[in-house]
Amino acid sequence: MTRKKVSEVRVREETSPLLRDVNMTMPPTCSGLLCLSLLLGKSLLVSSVQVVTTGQQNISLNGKWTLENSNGSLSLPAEVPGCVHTALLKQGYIQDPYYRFNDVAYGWIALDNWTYTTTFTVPSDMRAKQRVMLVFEGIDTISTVSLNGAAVGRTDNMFLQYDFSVGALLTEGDNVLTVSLASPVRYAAQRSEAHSYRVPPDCPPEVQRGQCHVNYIRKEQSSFSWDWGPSFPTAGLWKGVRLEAYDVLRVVHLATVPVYNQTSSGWSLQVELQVEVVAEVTRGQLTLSLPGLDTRQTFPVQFLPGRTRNTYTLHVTTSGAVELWWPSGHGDQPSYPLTLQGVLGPGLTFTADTKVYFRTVELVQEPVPGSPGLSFYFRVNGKAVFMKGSNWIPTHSFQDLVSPAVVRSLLESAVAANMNALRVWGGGVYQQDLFYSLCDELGVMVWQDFMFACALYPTEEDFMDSVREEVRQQVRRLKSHPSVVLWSGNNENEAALATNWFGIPGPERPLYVKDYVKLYVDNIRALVLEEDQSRPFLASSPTNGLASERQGWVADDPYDPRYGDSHYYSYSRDCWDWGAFPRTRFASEYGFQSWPSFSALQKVSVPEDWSWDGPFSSHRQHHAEGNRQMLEQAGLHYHLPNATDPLRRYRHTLYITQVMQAQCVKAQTEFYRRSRSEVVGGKGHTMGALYWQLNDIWQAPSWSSIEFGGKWKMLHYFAQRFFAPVLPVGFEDGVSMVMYAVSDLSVDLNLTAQVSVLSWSRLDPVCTLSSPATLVRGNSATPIFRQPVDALLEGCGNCTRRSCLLAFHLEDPHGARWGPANHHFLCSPRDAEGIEAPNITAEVRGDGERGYTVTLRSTSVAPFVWLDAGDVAGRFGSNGFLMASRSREVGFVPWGPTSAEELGRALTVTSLRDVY
Ligand code: BMA
Repeated sequence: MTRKKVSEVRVREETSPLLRDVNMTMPPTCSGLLCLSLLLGKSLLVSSVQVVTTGQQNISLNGKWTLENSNGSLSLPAEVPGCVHTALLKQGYIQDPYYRFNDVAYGWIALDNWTYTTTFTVPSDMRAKQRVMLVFEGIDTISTVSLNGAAVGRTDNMFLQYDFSVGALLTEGDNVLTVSLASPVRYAAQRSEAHSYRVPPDCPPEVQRGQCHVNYIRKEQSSFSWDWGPSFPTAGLWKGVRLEAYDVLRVVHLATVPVYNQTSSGWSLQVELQVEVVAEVTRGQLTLSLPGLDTRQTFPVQFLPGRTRNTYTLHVTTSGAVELWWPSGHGDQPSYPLTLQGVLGPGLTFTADTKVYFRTVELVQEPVPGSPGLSFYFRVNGKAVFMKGSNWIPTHSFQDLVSPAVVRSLLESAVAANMNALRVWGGGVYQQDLFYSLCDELGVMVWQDFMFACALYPTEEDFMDSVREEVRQQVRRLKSHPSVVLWSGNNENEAALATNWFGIPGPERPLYVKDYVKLYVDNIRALVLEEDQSRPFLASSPTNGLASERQGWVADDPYDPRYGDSHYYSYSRDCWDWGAFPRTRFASEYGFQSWPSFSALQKVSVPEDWSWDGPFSSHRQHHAEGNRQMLEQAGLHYHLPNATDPLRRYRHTLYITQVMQAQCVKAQTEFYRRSRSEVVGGKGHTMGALYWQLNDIWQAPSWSSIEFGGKWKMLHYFAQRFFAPVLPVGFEDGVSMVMYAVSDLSVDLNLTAQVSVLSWSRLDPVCTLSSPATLVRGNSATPIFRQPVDALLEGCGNCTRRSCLLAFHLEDPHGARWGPANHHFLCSPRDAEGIEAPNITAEVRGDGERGYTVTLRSTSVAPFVWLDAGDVAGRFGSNGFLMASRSREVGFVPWGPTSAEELGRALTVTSLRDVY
């Protein structure tokens, strides 16, 4: 038997001097932004007599449960929150599911049904409450819940919180709670079979080694496999479980949304309070106060029995003093404490403390001078903001293993790479509260997809009911966060219909378009507009936005660069050729794959796996032809690794894929950033670059810039530079070498391009030149340098395209540098003449306190110098750089305890010349 801990709350005595404080039950119910504490009624001791019982008591049912499979052959302890896979792992029934080929070996787990059981007792005073609710914060996914043998309810959506009223079922002594979970894979198959017409895609491509029909189940879509992830269709109680008992009411949810009135230049705050009421509250009072803004207001409240939502508008008295929340790089993220105090009857009060942030956001789609289309950009607090960032996928197949530290490390890494935005992609999960709170604090704008991706979806009534509840709950949970700047209906489903990914015969198309509009427009959009008008809604990504709407929500070509956002991938075209990239209004996805580090792979493989052509390499690659494509793209510009030692060659191949990826995404991102101020042939005015993808779900090749475990790939170090607020961009336009100064700053700058012509064969510049000073307006991309390449090289003397390259940076008239240094290859490094083995040596100094310094010494110019600290977690100050000096110091900040010796032992340094 498991006895659950009853947590405590202090209850205030208010009316009689005979009453004194007693301990009562009530855990802190802090979730993200909101920290609610209810002080409702009390159990009072008058002399020795127990009187009155109003007030809320909670019991957590988290902790050890038991878990059993359908035929009873497996019975084990299981942690809640958790899932079947992690329970089996913890109890030693299975090995690390990420190890080698285990994803396939453990396919049986998702084909079985599993039952979670717990036994608990409930104090009599709690049972005596008017209402006892059994609250599941999240059940994954298809389940039947029973208490003491009686059915309590069913669940079919992992994105929902479920509340069941169970007061009548609780008994004295042991209560037995069971949650019986059906195989998600079998359930999906049954639903598809029962459906009157096909809803494609049926199954993922063979190469993903996944499961079919995930679109029929409201669960993380990538859990049945994806092109970067394994198939682990989880089942479990993935979030907390508790009992809540009360007599009068409980607060179900609280949200705050700031509203700016343009006409009066005044701020108000909409405070939304949802309560579940047992006994009517007729003459209550609610006081809202924002002490930081000298604002306080009291409202009369009346709550009728049942679930009601009540909105109170608090007018900010000192609107002029409001300090705004800004995206990172554009200002600070100040917050204001807000207190709610409810007096709901004699002895019945509640208080809540939360934080509010003030900002406005618009998605601007309006005519662009000189262009046939519409703009597409975000305006925050009236200012156009270029979105720089990436796409977020689930950080683990088993959500219960996602620690706060992992979320924090990834978000901090995003901001450290000068990102100001992330798209929470629609094939994963709505993130935990902590994610959004950290985005608020860090100034990360969140493009929030609803969880639908790369598929068509059924729209029968029970499915729609579940989706509607999902949208309501998620919008209510997240709308207080200033970081969330956009709701978006789905990932690529408009495109899937428009360009007929699934080969739907012409006559059947209207049926699918009707389903599409029903789901994303008539339901999701309608609900979002009802729940939250403070931020924009987009039906899909990519989309033509308003132009898609005009075409009945499915555009002929949702990839039209003159409208909306776009996704663009080409692995075969030369990624150095910027002419290949769409000059889009907003690039919300683009990218290239690479392999993670050897140290990451080592943890899930054995020596026989360490070959490019072996079964392990193809097993982990879930994108058809991915490994071939990477090497073909790399081969366009670099010599491919040719070491005779197989391990050396394997490691060099991992390296070369990262070089290729970093350089390709750099080329594309720099193209987007320099296109922000221009319209060329009706296209341009690009205002967003979110590459695919930020993070990884396991140790495998993918488009990520941060590998599983948190280590930055070369791309992430590149991103830190190519997303810098001020950036010099160099490219060739016909015969000319051109440089732009890109600035996301609000101030105007006067800048020159300082250009050094370097020779591959020596460490000192062949010559240097500088452009005349140019006015670079804030928030613009301004051409600053143009010269025919031939003339430039001739003027420099002994240089050809093959023997030389360009390094450049920006300076103001006082000689101060703005932004990072950049460089431009005048030929592919594979054709370059004079690249020599640089014989780089590294020396590590320092202590844990202030981090470490690595001193590199080189005998020649070395491109793509890569420092890898192996298993020593942390990050370098810079990495993957062009080394054009005899020595260079690079900082290293460890993420855990280490020493100079340990770092020195683990450190490897690779540069391009080392691999062939
Ligand atoms: C995009 C994404 C994902 C996918 C990625 C790489 O379209 O939306 O579905 O992982 O491409 O193929």
